[in-house]
Amino acid sequence: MIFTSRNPADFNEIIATFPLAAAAEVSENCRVAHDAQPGWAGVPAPARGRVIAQVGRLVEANKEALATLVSREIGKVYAEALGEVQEVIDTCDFFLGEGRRMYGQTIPSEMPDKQLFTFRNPVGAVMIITAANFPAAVPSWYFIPALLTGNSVVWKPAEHAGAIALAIAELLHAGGVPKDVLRVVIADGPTTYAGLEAALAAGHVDKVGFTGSTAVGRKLGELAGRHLQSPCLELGGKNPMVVMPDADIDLVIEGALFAGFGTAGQRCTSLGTLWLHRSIHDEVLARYARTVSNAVVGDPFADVLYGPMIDEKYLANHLLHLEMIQPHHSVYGSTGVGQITADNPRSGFIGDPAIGWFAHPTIVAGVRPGDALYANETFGPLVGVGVFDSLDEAIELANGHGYGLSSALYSNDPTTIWRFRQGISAGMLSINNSTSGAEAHLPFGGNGKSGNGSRQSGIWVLDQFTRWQAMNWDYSGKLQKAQMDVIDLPHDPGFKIS
Ligand code: UN1
Repeated sequence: MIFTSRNPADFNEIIATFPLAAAAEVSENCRVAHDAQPGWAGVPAPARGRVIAQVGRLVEANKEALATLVSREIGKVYAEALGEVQEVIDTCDFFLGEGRRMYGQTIPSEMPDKQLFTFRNPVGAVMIITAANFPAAVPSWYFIPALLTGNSVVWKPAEHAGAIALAIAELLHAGGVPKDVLRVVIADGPTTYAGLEAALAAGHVDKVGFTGSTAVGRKLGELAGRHLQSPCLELGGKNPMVVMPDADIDLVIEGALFAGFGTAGQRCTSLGTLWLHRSIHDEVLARYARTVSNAVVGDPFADVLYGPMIDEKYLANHLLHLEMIQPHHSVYGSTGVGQITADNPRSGFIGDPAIGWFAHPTIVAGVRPGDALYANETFGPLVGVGVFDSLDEAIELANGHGYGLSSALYSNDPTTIWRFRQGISAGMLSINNSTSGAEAHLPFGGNGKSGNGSRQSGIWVLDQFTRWQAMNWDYSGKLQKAQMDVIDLPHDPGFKIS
C-alpha cells in the first residue's frame, strides 16, 4: 500500500509518498539492527559521543530546512517547529558528553582482597514507535541516548510524519551512525504490531519505546511484558491547570492560551482542564474566552496561535470529541465550533480554510467529574473549564481521572505550592507556567494512564537504554563466602559511660 503524506494546511500539496512496509519487513529491519548492534557497542563510547556531536551540528546546520518540513508535513506553526528542531540539538548537546562518562561505580566489598564494580551495558536492539505531533524532538529523546549507549534502533515513525523521519535518518547517517544501526521503517499500526511480535519472538528486539495513546500503550505493554521486557511508554495526558485566588491573572491567561491551543492542542502536555477557584472563576473565564476569541488561527507560516490539525484523521477525532459537550456546559472561544470552513468561518483566520484541516478553538465551561470531557484526553483545540472551592478539592479534581503526565499551578503562596507538589500525581508540574513546554534535560514522563513510570530525557533516560551489570573480583586466592566469611571486629555491646 502506498501512503500519501499531505500538507494539512493545503491538502493538494503532496509532501511525499512511500510504500507502507509489510509485517515481515518490520521484523526483518529488527533482525538487521539486532545483528549490527554488537559492532556498534564495540565502538568506544567516547567515539559514539563524537558521532552524536556530529549529528547535532548537522541538525543545527539544517535547522530551518527541517523546521520548514515539519511545518509543511504536520502543520506545526513555524516558530514552534524551530523550537522542536532545537530540542533535537539540545538533546544531542546533552548526550555528546555522556560518551565520556557513562559512569559505573567502584564499591567496597565486605571481604578483604575483593572489589566490587558496576557497569552500564546497552540493552541491545531497540524498537521505537513515535507519534506525529512531535516528529523530531520526541523521537530524538529515544534514539540519541539509545545510540549513545551502544544500542541499535529501528524507528517506526507516524506515517503522517514519514518525510520528516526519513530526513532525520539521513542526517543521522551523514553524522556517522551506520545505516544498519539506525533503520527507519514506515508501516501502519496493526502491521507494526505484527512485525514487532515476530521480532520479539525471534529475540531480535530487546526494548520497546512508544509515544502515543494510552490504548495502544496498553497493548504494547502487554506484548513486551510477555517477553519479560519493560517498555518505555509515554502516553496520553489530561493535564490540569489549577488557578488559586492569589494568582497573577495576566500570566494565567497567557499560559492557558499556549497550553490549551498551542500546536492546536495536539501535545500530550496540552492543557486538559483549567480549574478556577470560585472567587475568580467568572472573571478569568471571561478574559480567557475573549483572548481565545481574538487569537489568530491559520497559515502555520504566518504569526498565528496555531495552524491546521496534523491530518484529516486528527480533525475527525476532534469533531467526535465535540460530541462530549452536554447541555450543562457552555461554549466559548470562537465564531463557530468544529471545522473552520467558508460556511463556518473563524474571524481573523489567515489562509484558505477550504484547502486545509483547520478547527475552531473551543472552551467548554462547567466541566465536572462524571463528564466524558472530565475523564478523556481530547488531543485537539478543546479546553475544559471547571470550578473548585479549596486546594484539596482542586488536587482531587486534578488527579481524579487517572492520567498523570503534566500539571500546572498558578499561585504565589509557598504553602499552597508545596502542598500541590506533594498531592499531585503527575510526573511533571509547572508553577506559574504552562503545562506544555518541558525542557529537554528534565525527566519527562507520567504515571497512571500516562505511562508505566518510565522517564525520558536527561540522565534519567539512561536507565531505559542500559542495564546495570554488577561485577565482583576476588583476588584473595581462596573462596570467600559472602555473608558468612565476613570480618567480625571485637566490640562490647554492654558498654555504658560510668
Ligand atoms: C509530546 O507532546 O509528546 O513539553 C511531547 C512539551 C514538549 C514535548 C511534548 N517539549 O510540550
